[in-house]
Amino acid sequence: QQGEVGTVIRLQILARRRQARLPPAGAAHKLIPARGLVEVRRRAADIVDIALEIRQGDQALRFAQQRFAAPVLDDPALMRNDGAEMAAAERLNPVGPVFNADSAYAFIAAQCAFGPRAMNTKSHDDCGEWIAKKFESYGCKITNQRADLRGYDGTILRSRNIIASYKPEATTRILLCAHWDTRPWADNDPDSANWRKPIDGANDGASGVAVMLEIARLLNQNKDLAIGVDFVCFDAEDWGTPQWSSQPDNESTWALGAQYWASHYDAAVKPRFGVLLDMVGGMGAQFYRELKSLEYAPDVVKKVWRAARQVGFGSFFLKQDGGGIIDDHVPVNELAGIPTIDIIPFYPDCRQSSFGPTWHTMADNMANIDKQTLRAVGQTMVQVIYSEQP
Ligand code: AHN
Ligand code: ZN
Repeated sequence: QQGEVGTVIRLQILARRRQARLPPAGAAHKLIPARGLVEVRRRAADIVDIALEIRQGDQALRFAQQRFAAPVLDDPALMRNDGAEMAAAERLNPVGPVFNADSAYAFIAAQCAFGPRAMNTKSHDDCGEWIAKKFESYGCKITNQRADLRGYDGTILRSRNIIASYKPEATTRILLCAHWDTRPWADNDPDSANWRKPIDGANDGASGVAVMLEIARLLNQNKDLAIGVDFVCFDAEDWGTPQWSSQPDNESTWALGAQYWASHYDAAVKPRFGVLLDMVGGMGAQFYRELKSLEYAPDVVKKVWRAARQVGFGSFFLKQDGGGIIDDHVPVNELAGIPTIDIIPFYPDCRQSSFGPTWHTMADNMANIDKQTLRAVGQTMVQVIYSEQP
């Protein structure tokens, strides 16, 4: 996964009495046999363009150009196309720029380098400034929404929602959102000595913001996207009632920044739909259809899950239902009226948490971030955004 070059891809060519030319990314054109296996070296961590020309004598019978994501290339079943199927492989149809998972990874590392972004800390405030500046450097218009919010324990949380708008003038818009604060307590850690220590929040917090930043970076590279995107970084998501508290958990103690944003929402142009990115960089993550999302925005779930298949990351987005989660998307749906789904991992067999082994533990750090998860979610969101017609 980390290596630059060297992965061998086998393409099975089934066409009879035909010649095909195959130029893999960066490599010289290579004449491949009419039938049989062909091996191509590719950059290990990229989506590549493959052009396949099927010829009979001098006549070009068919020409197909496709972009394949890494998991597809590694899956012989999916690559076993003959020429005709290749041309018609509608299920693999990536559009838009290539999501750079290394870049997203670096955006997580940069946030973690500030230290835990727990409410009312300098690390938090400094990182918020960095996030806003970063979106601004990618040409987004920044709006800060500051509020003093009351935590479950009465603590006043100095909160800052950061709203970054790409093409603020566009009247067709999509909402992407994630929380940027981190859990002040590792209250789900296997070691009770850690239960009051703050977590790094590489996955829970930083990953969603990082995917959004990478998308903003790509949008700024060529401004040809016909629609606008509102990136909203919610604050004060993760001050929810800790497990060690004598108070019972109460769902209204979570997602305080999103509750505030949604209850004060009065934008002239409402996004068509929204996608919340929560913990989208964890090792072994798989995304099941979340129940609140299915309740409020079933068409958006279908759209996103279909997009995942179109970019070859269907193995990360299962056609199975997970649990129902109280998260930032709930107030966005209920109070702002924007149909919004939650992309959040589900680990049905994990003992530590159904959100995965590192959830609200000290192990939610860089060591447990997987670029392939970032890539799967990031490329899927590129697909969603670039498929939307104005
Ligand atoms: C509850 O545990 C009620 N919601 C999970 C929302 C969350 C916390 N996402 C990340 N951290
Ligand atoms: Zn959390």
